[in-house]
This record gives sequence, C-alpha cells and structure tokens, in this order.
Amino acid sequence: MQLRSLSIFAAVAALGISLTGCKPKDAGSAIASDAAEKVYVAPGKHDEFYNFLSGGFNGQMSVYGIPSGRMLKIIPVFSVFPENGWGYSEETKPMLNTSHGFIPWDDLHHISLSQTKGEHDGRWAFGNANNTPRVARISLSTFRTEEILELPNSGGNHSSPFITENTEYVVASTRFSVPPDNQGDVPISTFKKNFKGYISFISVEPKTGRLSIKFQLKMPGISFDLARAGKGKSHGWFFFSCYNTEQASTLLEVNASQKDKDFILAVNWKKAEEYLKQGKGKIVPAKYAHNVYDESTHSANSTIINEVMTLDPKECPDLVYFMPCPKSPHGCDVDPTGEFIVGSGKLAAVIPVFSFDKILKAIASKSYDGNFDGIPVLKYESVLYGEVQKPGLGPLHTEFDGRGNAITSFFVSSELVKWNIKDLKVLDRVPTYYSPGHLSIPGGPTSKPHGKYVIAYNKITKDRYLPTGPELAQSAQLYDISGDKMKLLLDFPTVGEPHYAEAIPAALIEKNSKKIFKIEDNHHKYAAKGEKEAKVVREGNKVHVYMTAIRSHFTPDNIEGIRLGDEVYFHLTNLEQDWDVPHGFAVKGSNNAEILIMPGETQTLKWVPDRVGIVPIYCTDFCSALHQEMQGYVRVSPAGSTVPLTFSTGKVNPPDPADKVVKK
Ligand code: K7E
Ligand code: CUA
Repeated sequence: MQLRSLSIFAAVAALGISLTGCKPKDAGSAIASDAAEKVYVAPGKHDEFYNFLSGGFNGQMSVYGIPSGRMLKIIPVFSVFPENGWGYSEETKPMLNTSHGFIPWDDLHHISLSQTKGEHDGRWAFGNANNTPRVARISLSTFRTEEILELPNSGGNHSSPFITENTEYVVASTRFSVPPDNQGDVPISTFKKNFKGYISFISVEPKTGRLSIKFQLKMPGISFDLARAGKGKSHGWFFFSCYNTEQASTLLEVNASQKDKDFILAVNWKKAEEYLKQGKGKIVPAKYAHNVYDESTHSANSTIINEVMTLDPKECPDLVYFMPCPKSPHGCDVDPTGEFIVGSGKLAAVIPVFSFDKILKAIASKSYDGNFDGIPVLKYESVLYGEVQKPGLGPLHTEFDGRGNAITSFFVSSELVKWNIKDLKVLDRVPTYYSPGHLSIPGGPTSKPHGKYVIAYNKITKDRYLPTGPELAQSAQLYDISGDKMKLLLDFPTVGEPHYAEAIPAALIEKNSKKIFKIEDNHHKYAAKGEKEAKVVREGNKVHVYMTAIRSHFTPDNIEGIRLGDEVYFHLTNLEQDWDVPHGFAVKGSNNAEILIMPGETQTLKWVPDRVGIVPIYCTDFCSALHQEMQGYVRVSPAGSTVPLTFSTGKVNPPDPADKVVKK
C-alpha cells in the first residue's frame, strides 16, 4: 500500500468517515480462552506451516512458523544484509547488479511459491522488486536467493510476481507506465501517446528454475496493480487489476479516481504463445541484468541482455480484454476452482465477482462496451457473476478457505470479512488491529487451500505493543478459521512492512532443507579444501588469501608482508561438514561487512588496508567453546616495504634481534 493508502484516506475523508471511528471497540478482548493452546508449539516441536512474508521496504523475505508466530529467518533478496555479507562478499555483489549498476536496496511486496498442478510443490519462492523492476527466485532448499532478473520497459514492478499453476510463467506487470526504454527523451504531457504499460511473461525452466523473459505484452499507458493466473478451467488465462485508466500523470490521488470503474485485464496467454509461434512477436533493443548464483562455485554471475521479445495486442486479435471493475481495484484474486475472479476496488462499496464462463460467453458473443485504446471492453453485466453487498470499507485482498468461502481484508474498516462465493452472502467479520493489507491462508492462492488459519498483515499497530519511539512494529494476526466464526489467536510483530505472504505445509519443505555444502563439490576458484591448501598469493597489488576455518582456528592466522596500497581478498573456506556450524569473518577497520560462511562453502571479503599496523581478524559466530580464541593478526607495512609475504598458523618464531620496529 504505502503511498497508495493516501488515496484511501482521501476517499475516507470524502465519504465523511473518520479512521478512528472505524477502529474496533473491544480491542483485544475478543480472544478465545483456548487461543494460547492453539498457538502453543512446545519447546523442541516444529510448527505446522512455514509462512514466507515479504519485507516491503526492507527488500527481504522473512520466514515465520505458524501457528507459533516465531520468526525463523530473514532471507536477503534485493537489499544488502551485513549480517551474513549478502551484497558485501565478492561472490554475492553481482546478484545486486542491474542496468543501473549495483543497487543495494529495493522494496519487496509479493511472494509466490512455486506450484505443480495448482498445488504448492515447495521448490521456490519468487519475490518482486517494486522500485527497480526485478524478479527474484529463492531456493526453498537453501533458503537463499539464487536468481534475479531485471525487467526492461517497466517502471515499478508492483504487479508481480504471479505464477501459473505449473510454474510455467512468473508474470510481472508495471505499476508506472513509462515510455519504452529505447524511446528517448519525451515530454510527460505526451503520456497518452508515448507511455506504455508492459507485462512481462517470464518462463521458468522446470528443472533448474532458470528465468528468462519469453515475451512482453505492450499495453496502453495505465497502471497495473495485482494479478492472478487462472487455474483449473481458467488455466491459460491471466487476470490483472488496473487503475489510472484515466491515464493521469499528476496528482493521481484525485486524477486517477475520476472514473466510476477501472478495469480488470484478462489475458489469454496460451493464445500469446500461438502468436509467438506464428512469428507475430517483435524483438526490440533493451538492456537488463540477469544474475544467477551457482551453488557449486558459490559465486554469482551477472550478464547484461540487450534485447527482448514483445507482442502488441493491436496486431494480435483475441489476446486481451478489459472488464470494467469498480473503483480503483487493488486485489484481483481467483478462487480455487478457477471460475470466480474477485476484484477489490479500494474505493468501491461492493466486491464484484466475475465468472470465467461468462467471460468466455461474452467474448464469443462480442458483448462489448466499446474499446479502450483499441482493446475490447467486455460489458460489466455480461461478465459479472454478482456483487457482495455492504462487505466493508476499503477492500484490498481476498484469499480462499477451500470450503467455498472467501475472506477479504478491509483496510479502512479494519476487519476481515468472510463471505460465501456461491451466494455472495457475508457470513462473518472479525476486527483486525489495525488496517490490514494482505492476508494469507495456507495454500490460499492454490487450488487446494488448507483452510485452518488466516493471517492478516496489518499496516498500523498503534497500542498493540510496547512503544518503540515514532516507528512501531508492523504486525501479523493469526485467526482460526476452522469453524463458522473466525477467532483471533495471536499477534506477532514482523520486520519491514509485510505486504503479501504465503504459507505452506512444513512437510513440503522440511525434508528438503539443505544441511551442508559438500566440500568435494566446492568448485570455487579460490577454495582451500583443506588446511594444506591454505596459502597467500600476491599478484601485483592484489593479495589472495586462501584461508580455511574449522573449530576453532583460521589457517593462516598470522599474515605478514601486506603493504599499504594492496587490495586483500580473504577467500574463506569453511571446512566443517556438520549442520549448523557456520564461521564468520571480520577485519578491524574494514569498510565492508562481515561474511558468514556455511559448512563447505567459500566466501570472499575484500579489504583495502588504510594504515600501517597490526590488524586483528576474528570469527563472528560463536562456533565452539573456543570460539573466542578463533582470531588472528595481519601485519600491514608501508607501501614499498620489503617485508616478505609470510603466513602461518601455530608457528612461533623466536624473537630475532635483527627485527626492528618499522616507524610509520
Ligand atoms: Cu501492500 Cu500487494 Cu503492494 Cu496490497 S500491496 S496491501
Ligand atoms: Cu568460528 Cu567462532
């Protein structure tokens, strides 16, 4: 939400509603007496679900256990992470490369977990970079980011990443329409003519997960917000919520809220594949980065790609259709059967539910309501299944419980509302504290939801936690939805600002979790696979330290002969072959982070000494009883010094009377 919530506040003001007036009254008293029991996961026991949360402006993903709400991990994705050296080590820096160069941060809003036959398969998580358009793929075996692909012709990758039911595609559409990258210098006032909204269909290689842009759809200049793939009967289609169909380029808060209805865009992507086969695509120049982390070299590579395939719907009939949707739709969600498409208009008084069967009929009978920039607009009445009446204020997102019900989050009226998909009757509502954005039911976006819990991700927490200065924790709330009535069980604080999250049965991931990297499979160029291979090599002013770590020493731990003006590369190989024994490495005065090296892995810290002296190095991770002894010294001599390059561990030289202290 972030900035977009402003327009909600504007709308709230316009409707004469005060936000505090919508605050639920009995804040917190509604907790069922058995709640503690339901969320209690005894010490040593595991949670039933993993919950993968987007971190919003922290650019990362975080992993929680459900129902306990215990945070298990932060996975760095688009932002540097000094805690483990992500974006600081030589191996991971290329992962954050873009056509703009190295970017240390982004804004991650949505998560998609890979699916096979419409169900979670526990292989990968995908995340979007909202600022500099990128999509990332994270391995659910190593819990690490393995791939980041930049998207050309895009300006803010919010409507992303959404996947098809067999992970054929990860789809990403632009929030800001912009002139295509090769358009050059154009005035903002030429928006309608020159600005376009590109939608990227990124194919996923089934075995490796490798991403590549199969094609981009060139759409008129509007904003895409969220999307879902069709599933089951609607597999082969994709649905996108669109706003700013007014095509405003300034004061969108007012100017993009003019129309009574915006659109949901329906894309027949199977048809797009046919057009591509027929040669209807056009390759255009572009510039975008593709970064891949290789687990055997423990290193990333960044490649710049210079062209992209595009399809213009104007030259491809029957490919895309607009459906009117009230008003400024945000969420666009498809029910488990694939028949119902739910649009959530932030400023709308109803929730429209569209029928896939009716969409097909309306297309067949050309039941159009004119066109938008040459693209047919289907008649609202002919595609509408029905409207949920008086659901609440400010509907944002909808998930499904697998028992024929939908649950929608309401930002303005701070509640979750359960309604029946068939008769569109509201069944239940519970307050949230406060103003939920997304919500998540384990398996909620798949064709087989596990309708046991729903988790609301709240934007505002106010009085829910101990105050922490002007910035308060954002939070999640867990509700039991196994019965007729939704019951609040637990509040738990989150990191960053969670937007979308997905929850998946732990059983699908737990068994595949990687424990170590095998040392014999380590093909890092500078690996030292045993202490005998440890060495220090000078190449001009570059010094490569092939260093090993094992409980509880480094080899070498004494290095002399480094000079001012040198660039030192500590290539650290962790020789451990035991689960949960990382070593860390830090250098005094280094303008860099630490690195954290997993068993069997090699990571490199670059250090440029800035003064003459003795520089301590040490392990940062309490790895053994003698962790505190895991340390060493590097001697830095003046530029041009003749001190020979030597290195050792456990070697004690008797003091040499000829040794003199070199003055600075
Ligand atoms: Cu927060 Cu999905 Cu960016 Cu809605 S979005 S809340
Ligand atoms: Cu190795 Cu502490």
